[in-house]
Amino acid sequence: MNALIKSITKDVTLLDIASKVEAKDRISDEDCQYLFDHAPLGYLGILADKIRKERHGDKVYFNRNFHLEPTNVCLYTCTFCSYSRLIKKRSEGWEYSLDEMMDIIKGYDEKPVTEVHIVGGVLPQYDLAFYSDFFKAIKKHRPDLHIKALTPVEYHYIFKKAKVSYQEGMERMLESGLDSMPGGGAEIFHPEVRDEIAGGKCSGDEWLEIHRIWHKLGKRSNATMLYGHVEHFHHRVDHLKKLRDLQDETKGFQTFIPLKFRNKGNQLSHIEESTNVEDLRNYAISRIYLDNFDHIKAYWPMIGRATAQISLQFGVNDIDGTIDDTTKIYSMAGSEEQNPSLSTKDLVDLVKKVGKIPIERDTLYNVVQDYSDFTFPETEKIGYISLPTSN
Ligand code: V47
Ligand code: SF4
Repeated sequence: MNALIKSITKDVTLLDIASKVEAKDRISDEDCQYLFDHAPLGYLGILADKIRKERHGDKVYFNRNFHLEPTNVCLYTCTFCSYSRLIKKRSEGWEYSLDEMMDIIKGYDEKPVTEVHIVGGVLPQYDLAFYSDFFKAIKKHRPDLHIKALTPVEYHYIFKKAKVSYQEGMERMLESGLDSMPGGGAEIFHPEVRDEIAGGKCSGDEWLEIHRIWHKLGKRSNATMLYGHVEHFHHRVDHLKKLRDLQDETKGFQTFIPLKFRNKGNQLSHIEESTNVEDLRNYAISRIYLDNFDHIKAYWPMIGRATAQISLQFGVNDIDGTIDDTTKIYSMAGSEEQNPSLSTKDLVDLVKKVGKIPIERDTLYNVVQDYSDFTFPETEKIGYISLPTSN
């Protein structure tokens, strides 16, 4: 590796960081900052790809999931959000009742999905009792469906409203059937940025505290970082450091998901989106710095299929799920994926075309199916297939 790296750079600090990675030593926060400031894409790709390969070989994970967004009306006014509608414009949005949401869940009865990802706006009627009843109803109807739901943004709000501590609240959610927490609502933890783009919702420390409590209950969650808007590189380093520190303490995070800011239809539309090169640099640096995270995910509805494929050479080993056109967060923010839905065959082909091995996983990374030698039946034209049997 060193010869290749030396052919790319003569920068002694970059060579020193590369030696640390080669020796599997942890890089420092200053190293991380230096990478953001100075490292060329080719250099980062070599290091991040080496780490990915050592950990996962050529396996790339995905799952079969769908999203359920209870409402897009929201009390908060995050400036990057294209999706939410203010309460005074609630007639432009949707607000599902418990029965309507159960009908959506039941719509998947014949489909071999393993996970429902539930996230949306924050409104008073979606309170602790509501979500508790909803999770219980899902589990009663379909006990095997993994509930990955809500973020500290919602939990902070509903626990405060119910006057319960974070600890008590998360215990109530666990009893109600919550299986894991998605990584949303993290944005950028640093108050200089958070107060500007996501003022009023839970702070970075509160986000971390709710994940800490959840991990200490023995459960798992994901983490995200919304980048490419008003933040500077040092805010990204601060964000990654806080995640790495918490992971050292709890080991409860499964996956880190960098989320590229998309600029259509929100209050930050004047900000130019990050380049694809910057997106790939960001994946690679995340892979190199977060040495205690098993997985780095490229969320294809946001980044697009082509960049998701390229990201598999820059530290990424997971591309999320089939989605089934059930999230509006990114299409409303201008992603090239206007109707995010991929059949299992589409996802498998996408991974195979770049020489990798598609592995269907469940939410907790148990292997559901290795698709290396799998041949899809002719009937698989669109949508989902019935659970495959190996041939
Ligand atoms: O917290 C909102 C982001 C997140 C925009 O855990 C935007 O497996 C870009 O967290 N441009 C929600 N991003 C989605 C999320 C997620 C997605 C996929 C998988 C997982 C997981 C989690 O979407 C929000 C916010 O950071 N977001 N608006 C926008 N204009
Ligand atoms: Fe509401 Fe979430 Fe949008 Fe912020 S990002 S306005 S909390 S829906």
